[in-house]
Amino acid sequence: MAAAAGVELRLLGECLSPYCIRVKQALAVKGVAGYEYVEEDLEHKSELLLSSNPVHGKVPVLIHRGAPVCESLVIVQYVDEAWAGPAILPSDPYERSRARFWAAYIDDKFFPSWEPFFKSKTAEDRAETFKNAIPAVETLEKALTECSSSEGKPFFGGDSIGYVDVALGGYLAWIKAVDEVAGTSLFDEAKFPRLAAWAERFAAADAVRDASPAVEDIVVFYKKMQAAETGAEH
Ligand SMILES: N[C@@H](CCC(=O)N[C@@H](CS)C(=O)NCC(=O)O)C(=O)O
Repeated sequence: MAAAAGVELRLLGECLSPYCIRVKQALAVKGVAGYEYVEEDLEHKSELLLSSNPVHGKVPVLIHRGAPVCESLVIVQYVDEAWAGPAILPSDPYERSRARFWAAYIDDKFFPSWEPFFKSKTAEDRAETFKNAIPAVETLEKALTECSSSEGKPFFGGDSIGYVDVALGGYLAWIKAVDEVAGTSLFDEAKFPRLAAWAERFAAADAVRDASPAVEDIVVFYKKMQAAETGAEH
């Protein structure tokens, strides 16, 4: 692996990682193109990944002029500050703090409540996980109302895709894939009309469409994960 120095901008990632997806989405929103994308094999991490993120050894890592930036939400903030282009975080300090609060909620509360789907072995496991994830989804439905204001703007970021949108948007293709395989509807239109509409809008938005993987690719991967968990042949 070549040394990072000398390459203006490089993203170390894994194509289906929700954290890498959100960074790609942020780069796309910001209009940052022409970076070098390096797909990591997480079973055999490169020296560049281990030396760039020695604390966690995880993707994504953004390497800008040889300097590594780690942790997806930190990277999104860095991208917003380092490049001109549409703002990802709000300019008002209080609104910015609310956006950071909700992004942290998505990673610290919402995702852990739904993540057990990946390791679920039975229909009962999945039903239990689904039930446990619903309170966090209810909270997100209310957060969308708060962030996008009572005027019902289309995104958490208001009229355009912002910080909370990419925080949740990185998980969206995964949510759709799990829904497809498990027969669930996490952002159910009847129960969570605003989140359901947000999910459709976000997935269709020109700015991020090419930065998100195909749901079908995740379906294939998720089915393999499930088969490995249950010991089934695949
Ligand atoms: N909090 C981190 C999470 C990143 C993360 O969990 N990355 C996974 C891929 S989805 C990874 O690199 N796993 C490798 C490992 O745990 O060794 C972030 O937001 O960047």
